[in-house]
Amino acid sequence: MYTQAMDVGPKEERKALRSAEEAQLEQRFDERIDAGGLIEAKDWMPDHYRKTLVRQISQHAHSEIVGMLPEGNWVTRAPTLKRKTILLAKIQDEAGHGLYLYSAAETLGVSRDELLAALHSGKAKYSSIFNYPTLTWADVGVIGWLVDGAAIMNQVPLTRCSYAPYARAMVRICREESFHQRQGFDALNVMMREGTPAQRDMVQDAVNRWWWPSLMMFGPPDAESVHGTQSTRWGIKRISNDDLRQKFIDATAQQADVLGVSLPDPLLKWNEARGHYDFGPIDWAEFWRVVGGHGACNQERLAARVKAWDDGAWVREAALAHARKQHTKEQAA
Ligand code: BYC
Repeated sequence: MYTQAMDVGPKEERKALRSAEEAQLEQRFDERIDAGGLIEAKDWMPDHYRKTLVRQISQHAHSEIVGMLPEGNWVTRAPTLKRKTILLAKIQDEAGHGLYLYSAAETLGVSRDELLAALHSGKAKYSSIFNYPTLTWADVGVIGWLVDGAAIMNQVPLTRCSYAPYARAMVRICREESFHQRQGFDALNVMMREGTPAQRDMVQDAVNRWWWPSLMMFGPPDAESVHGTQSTRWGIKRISNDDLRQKFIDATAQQADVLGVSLPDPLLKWNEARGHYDFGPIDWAEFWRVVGGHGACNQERLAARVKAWDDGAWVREAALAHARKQHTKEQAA
């Protein structure tokens, strides 16, 4: 605590004492991180660490709930009751992931209303991937296989994030994501093995459209990652953007062979010396265009979220009125 030093001496002296104390706290914080320790909500943390976490966790939460929209587009048109049930369950899981993540962000002292206001005003980011349209049923399978596959690759290391409430939320999320990835692969496998030539073409077309955007999910190249170095230093990020992207490509190239689809990259080739697949250049101009709000569906996605928020106003009001009534009753009892 800042103790009596806060009450005495001129302003400069108090400031100096406070920064000396903060430097000490920061040193202890760094030592704890270096020793692989976890930070809990009530622990002291540097302001920048807190802000970085609020930014990343809230963007992650927004991605989960905006991510419900492209798939929601296919609920009424799923080809069988079994696929419809699976899709509904998956979309419901994404809502749950959003809720765990908003709760984790709230432990850092921000309110859910503030976070959602930032999403609705277009100030907060969400994953670039959800600004692409879902044109056919095969897109739903490809989202499971590639998009959830990329999400798992990125999110498993987050279960070891230094901020414990985020790490705990990620454990549960990753378990569910692995089902999501497998249902997508299974849906595509059925189409490739038992489908008509037109259905197989539909799968290949969806893979062609989603491959490059999936690689962009890992974020810009390490050399351009603004937050990468500091977040790694703090144990928020455990593996860099480029390393995760490479791991994803290595795993997915082999799965594509099993499925019998080709990946739309003529330069994709196993490199024995590196022990990894080489791959072609990513169109980063497209990535920044989409992140900057100019993807095919940015406006539609945001408008859908704002409408859901506005339409739900009466539910929030009713829940608050009910809580107030309960509180008054309890006080009177
Ligand atoms: N899209 O310095 P960098 C899911 C931004 S949910 C948009 O490398 P960082 C799923 C970045 O925010 C998937 N923006 O950043 C859900 C930063 O801008 P700001 C979501 C991106 O944070 C439902 C700037 O670019 N997953 O999969 O060190 C159904 C510079 O980047 C993107 C998560 O959110 C992008 N793809 O690393 C199915 C995981 N990439 O903030 C599936 C948690 C970068 O300075 N997040 N930017 O304005 C992370 O792991 C990290 O935040 C990232 C970026 C690897 C994404």
